[in-house]
Order: sequence, then structure tokens, then C-alpha cells
Amino acid sequence: MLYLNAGLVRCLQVSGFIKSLKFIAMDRRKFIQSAGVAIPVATVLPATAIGLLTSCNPATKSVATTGAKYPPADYTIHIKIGLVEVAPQHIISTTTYNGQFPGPLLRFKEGEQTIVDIYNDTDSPEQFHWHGQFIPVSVDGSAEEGTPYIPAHGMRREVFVPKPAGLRFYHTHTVAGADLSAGQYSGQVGAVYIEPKNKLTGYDREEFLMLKEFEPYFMRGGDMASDFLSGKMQPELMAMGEKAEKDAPIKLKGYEVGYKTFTINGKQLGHGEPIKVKPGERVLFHIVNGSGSEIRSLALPGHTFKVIALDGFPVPTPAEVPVLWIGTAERISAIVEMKHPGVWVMGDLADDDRANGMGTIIQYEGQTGKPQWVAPKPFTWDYTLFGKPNTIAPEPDETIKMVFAKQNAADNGFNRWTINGAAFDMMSKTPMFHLKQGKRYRLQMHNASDDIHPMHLHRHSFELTKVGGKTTSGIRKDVAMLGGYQVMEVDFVADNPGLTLMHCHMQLHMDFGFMALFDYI
Ligand SMILES: [Cu+2]
Repeated sequence: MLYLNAGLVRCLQVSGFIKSLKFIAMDRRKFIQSAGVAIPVATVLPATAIGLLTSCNPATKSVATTGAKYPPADYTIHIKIGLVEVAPQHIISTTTYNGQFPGPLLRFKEGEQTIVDIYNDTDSPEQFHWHGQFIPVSVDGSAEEGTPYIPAHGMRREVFVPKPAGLRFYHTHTVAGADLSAGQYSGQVGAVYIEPKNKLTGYDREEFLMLKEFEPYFMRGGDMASDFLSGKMQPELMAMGEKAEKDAPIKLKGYEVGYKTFTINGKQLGHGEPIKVKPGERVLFHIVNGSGSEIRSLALPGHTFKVIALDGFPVPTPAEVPVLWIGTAERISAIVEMKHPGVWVMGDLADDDRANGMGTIIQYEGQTGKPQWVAPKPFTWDYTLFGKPNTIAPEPDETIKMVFAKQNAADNGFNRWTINGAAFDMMSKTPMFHLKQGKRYRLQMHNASDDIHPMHLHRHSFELTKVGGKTTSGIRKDVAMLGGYQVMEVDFVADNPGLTLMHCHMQLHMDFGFMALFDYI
């Protein structure tokens, strides 16, 4: 049993809430029953409770209290400026969770209600997004869907049932626009692991790796590597993209984001502790791409990665690969069997990015010396490797066609992105697509640009059904990379009513139009 912290006490007292709820010294289950409201799976405290809590600004009122007790939070997060020591004499100031980078690893149990108190100690309203969870809009953390902001210097208590099991993460969901200190350019990222009811097997220990760049800057143009993805460019999409480029009134390239500093778990390669391993050990790496805009790769010389889960969902066919490619906001869980003793660099294939820090050291017991890097042979990333062989997904009830296009430098020098001709309007937030509960939808995504877009669907997962020209089934994800001038099909079941955001997970794309809302009708 814990006492209320001061800010929350003030909030509750101001509202008279403490008196009205008699949950002192009760456990959480009893609290919910006593409030007279049955809490179904994936919902929040009664509106009377959460509503009072969500908008509280403890800085504005002060009431002394003694003896008030309250169900303790499982985790408490403070959104605040912190210092990240990426290397000695290289300390970065950025917005963080609890003053650290990455934010604390949050471990939840599948299906077991959890309470998280989130304090916003900054001067700007914030959104705290539970990426990849099947939860209600009220806690999802997306203003576009209608989640309330956590006010500047305010707090929010979130009560929900975490699901589904697996590797999820949390991050800010605010618009950064031209502000490179905001949104996912900042250090607001942390991993979530939702323990499955039946534990995964086949490994000896876990390591969590958060891949993240710092010190962003704008440049004009800049090409994204895309030849690592399987599949071919579609001539009609190329023609559309080239025509748009030719017809664009502005010929200067739109702004793109670059970074000076690259880290794994907040440390540049060569700094921080190496990961120490023993021969024969099977290490399960849970890898999160916490970038604002980058696609990452990872290799460990002399070793392979046995991919067992993508975005936290076990894959139908675990497969060994020499290289991982991880789109913005994607996660991979992969087992590496340590059978090549030495001191190795596990790092990004891009030499510049690795030189600027994107890597970590794997050190076998008893081995010393300079960490070695050996570039792997070129490897094509093909999601279908991990799919169910020789099966096709069930037919959808409806297919929704989407065309993604770029208007060169059209928004104050930034590229504007459109879905079926329209850039998302942050003011009206009008839903573009309409769902009926229980139906299965196929999203047929046509990319009329040469960029890769890591496409994300909130509050649901989808099944890859066609990617890189190949049909597949059984691979569930919540983000998937759509190749330049390619088509990708993903299916999802409308099983979590409420506004649902779909967007490209590149901050620079989502901020400039690349979002759409689904509603349930
Ligand atoms: Cu994009």
C-alpha cells in the first residue's frame, strides 16, 4: 500500500474525489468493484475518475492532506528534460522518460490490469502512445483519435489491460513539424514487454536493444537506401511519381532529416558496457527501432539471427537470417546462438552510421582485443520468409485501396504527403475510411513515391497478405515497410471500436499529411 504522491493528492482533493471513492486500503480489484463499475478488458477507470484525473494540473492548486491512500501505480513516468551521455564528453539534452534514455523497460502481464501514472513535467502538452496495444482511444495516446493531452505540468493516470503479449513500446505522439526537439526526434521512447501467459522458450536470456539517433538536422533531399527490400517497383507507380515530380511547381527538394549521433540503448558504439556472452549461450534480442525517421539494419559477424517474432507476434516460420532490417517503429525478437568466440561489433550496415555510433559490442567470456566488424554479404529483406508456407489468407469482406503520393516541397519547403489525394487535416480530423465491427478489411497500399514508408495501424494488428509481389499469410504486425513504388496488402479485422489512426511512422511524413483515420459505423 502506498500513499498518494503530492501532485495526485492535490488533483484528487481539488475534485473532492478522494472522499467520494472508498478505496482506501483496498486492492485494485476491490477498488474497481467498489466504484460500482465493471471494468471490461481493455478499458479505463470510470469516466468520473479518469476524467478528473486526466486534466489535473497540480501546479495550480494546493491542498494539504494526510492519510489518503490510493491504489499504487505499477509504474510512474515523468516526461522531462534529461541528459543522455552517449559518450564521455558528449552529453545530449533532450526530453526523456524519467530523465533517462531509453525510458524504463515496462513489463506487464497479458490480460492483467495495470496502472501507470504519467506526469508531464515539461511546458508543452504531451501524448503518451502505447504502441501496438489493443486498448481504447481514451488511453491510446493519439490526439488525432481523441485521447486527451497530458497537460503541461499536469498528470494522467492510465488504467488498462495490456495486450497482446510480446514486444511493444511507448513513445510520444505529438506533432513536431519543423521543431527537431519535439516528437520522436526527442528521447521519448521506451520498451514494453507484455509477458505471454505461455512463456517463450528456446533461449537462455534476454537483451533489449533500443536503436535511436540524436542531434537531428534538416537537409534538402537525401536518398533513403531501398534496395534491401524484396519486390520490384511497379511501372505505373513510378510513372505517377515521376509525373508528380515533373509537375511540381517547386523544384528544390523538400527537407529531410539527418542525424549526427547514433546509439544503441543511449550509447554510441564503443561506449557503455559490452554485452558479455558465453559460448553456447542463446541470447534473445528484443530490438526496437525507436527512430523518428530512420530504417536500421543490424548484423553480428559470424552469427545469424533466428527471428522468432515480428512486432511482438510470434512468426509462423522462425527463420535464420544474417542481417536484420528494421523499419521505423518495427520490433524484432531474434535468438542468437553464441558460437563464434571473439569480440565483435554488432552494428548497422551503413558505415557512416556505425562510425557515428550505431552499434554495440558483443564480448565473449575470456576474449579481449579490438572489436571486429566484418560486413555481411548483401541480403534482401523479405517478410514472407517468416510466413506460413503454401497458404493464403482468407478473403476479406472489403478491400480498401490507398494511393500514397508526395507533393514536392509543397508545405513551406517540406514535402506534403497525401492518401488518395488528401493530406490529413489536423483541424477537422475527418475520418477517411469507415469500418463495420467484425469485418475483415484488406488495405491495398500503393506507394507512388520512391521512399519506403513504415505503415502503422493503431489499436489493431494486421496480417501481411501480399508484399513485394508475393502472397503470404500468418505474419501479424502493427508496422510494415512499404517499398518505394511498390504495393503491399495487409488485412485486419475491425475488432476494437473507436477512432483508429493509420499513418506512416516517419515523423517527417506523418506531420505533413501522411495519416488517415478510420471510424466504426
Ligand atoms: Cu512515410
